[in-house]
Amino acid sequence: MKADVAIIGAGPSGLMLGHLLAQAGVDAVILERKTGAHVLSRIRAGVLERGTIDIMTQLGLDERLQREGLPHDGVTLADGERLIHIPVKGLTGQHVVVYGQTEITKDLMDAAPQRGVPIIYEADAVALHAIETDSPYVTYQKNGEERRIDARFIAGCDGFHGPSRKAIPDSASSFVEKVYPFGWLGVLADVKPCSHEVVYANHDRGFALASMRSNTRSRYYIQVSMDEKLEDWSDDRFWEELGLRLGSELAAELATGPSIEKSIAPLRSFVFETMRHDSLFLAGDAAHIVPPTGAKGLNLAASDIAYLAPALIAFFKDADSTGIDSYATKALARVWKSSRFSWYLTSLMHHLPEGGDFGRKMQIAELDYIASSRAAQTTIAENYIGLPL
Ligand code: FAS
Ligand code: PHB
Repeated sequence: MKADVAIIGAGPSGLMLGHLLAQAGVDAVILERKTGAHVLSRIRAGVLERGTIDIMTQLGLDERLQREGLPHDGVTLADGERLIHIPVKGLTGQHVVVYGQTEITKDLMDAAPQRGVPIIYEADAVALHAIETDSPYVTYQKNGEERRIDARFIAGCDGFHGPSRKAIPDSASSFVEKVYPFGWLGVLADVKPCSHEVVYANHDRGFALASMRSNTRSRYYIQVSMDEKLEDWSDDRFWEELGLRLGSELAAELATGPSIEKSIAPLRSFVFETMRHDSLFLAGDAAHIVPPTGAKGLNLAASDIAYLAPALIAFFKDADSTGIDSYATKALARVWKSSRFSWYLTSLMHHLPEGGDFGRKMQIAELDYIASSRAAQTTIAENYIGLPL
C-alpha cells in the first residue's frame, strides 16, 4: 500500500491529522493497534480549549460538541473552606468547553469512512523503517499476514507507549522528565455534578478535582500515593474522602452513587525534545506528557496537529517545506509553556510530600495572592483557556 503520510495511532491526534489531510486531498492512512471500541472505552480528558474546538469546526465535525458540550466561563480553586472563583470569560473573553475525549474521538471515528479517512484497526506489530530516508515505510501484522505501507512521511501519534518515539536513535534525541510521587484516583459516576464548573481543591489531606461529562454524569479525582491499591478504595471510602477535601460548601452539594469507572493514573511531566527526525514527525503523547492538572494533555495533542497538518499540506500541495522544517520548534515552544502551567498548577494544588511546612505555607500564600490579584487570576485564565498557537 502507498500513502503520502502513514499515521500510527487512532487517538485524538492521529484522527485529527488524518481528517485534516483528507480534507485537503493529502493521502493518509491510520494504523491502530486496538479496536475502535477499545479506544473509545478509555476515560481520559474532558476540557477543551478554543484551539481544539476550532479543529473540529474546521472539519465540520463540531455539531454534537456545540450541542452537548458544556461551556465554562470560570474555574474554581478551593483552599480548604475557601473557594477562589476565577472568572475566565470575564478576564479573557473566552471560555473552555467540557466535552469528553471519548465523545470527540467518537465523532472523528464515526465520520472517517464517509470522509475517506482509512483506519486499519487491530494492526499488530507495527514497526517503522527507513525513517532517515525520503521513502520510509511501516510494516504491520493483520490477520496474521505481514503488510507494508510506503509513505513520504510517518506521523507518530501512538501515545507514550507507542513505537514511534523509540524509533528515533538516542544519539539524535533528548528528553526531560519529572515523575510525581503521587497519582490520581479517578471515578466516573452517573450523579449530578456538585459544581457547574471545574473545581481544583488543595486540602491538607491532598488534592481533589470535581469535573463532569454532562449535567447527570460526574468525573472526580483525588490525589493518592502511587502504592495505593484500587481494591482498597470502595466507592463509599472515595465519596467520604472526596467530600472532606472539597470542603463543606461543595460537600453539601455532593451527590454520590455507584462508580461506572474507577482507575489510578500516574502523574508525570515528560517532554521529548525531538518532535521531528527526518521523515518521522511526533505529535501528542508520543512526544510529551503533562500532569492532567490544568487539562492540557488532549489540547496539546490538538495543537501539535494544528501546526503539523498545514505544514504537511503545504509540502504536498505547494512543495513548500517551511512548515515541516519549523514544526518541531513551533510545537515544542507551546509544549513547554503548557508543561509549565500544568507543573505550576500541580505544584500549587497537590500535597507535596517533599515540600514540608515551608512548601505548604508557600502554597497558601500563593492562593492568598491569587484570591486578591486580578493580574494573578488573569495569568491562570489565559493559560486555562489555552495559549495562542
Ligand atoms: P493517545 O494515547 O490518546 O492515542 C494513541 C493511540 O495509538 C492509541 O489509540 C493507541 O492504542 C495507539 N497505539 C499505541 N501503540 C500502538 C502501536 N504499536 N501500533 C498502533 N497503534 C498504537 N488529559 C486531560 O487533559 N485530562 C485528563 O483527565 C486526562 N486523563 C488521562 C488519563 C490517562 C490514563 C491518560 C493516559 C491520559 C490522560 N490525559 C488526560 C491525557 C490524554 O488526554 C492524552 O493527552 C491524549 O489521549 C493524547 O492523545 P494522543 O496523542 O492521540 O495519544
Ligand atoms: C476531567 O474532566 O476529566 C478533567 C478536568 C480537568 C482536569 C483534568 C481532567 O484538569
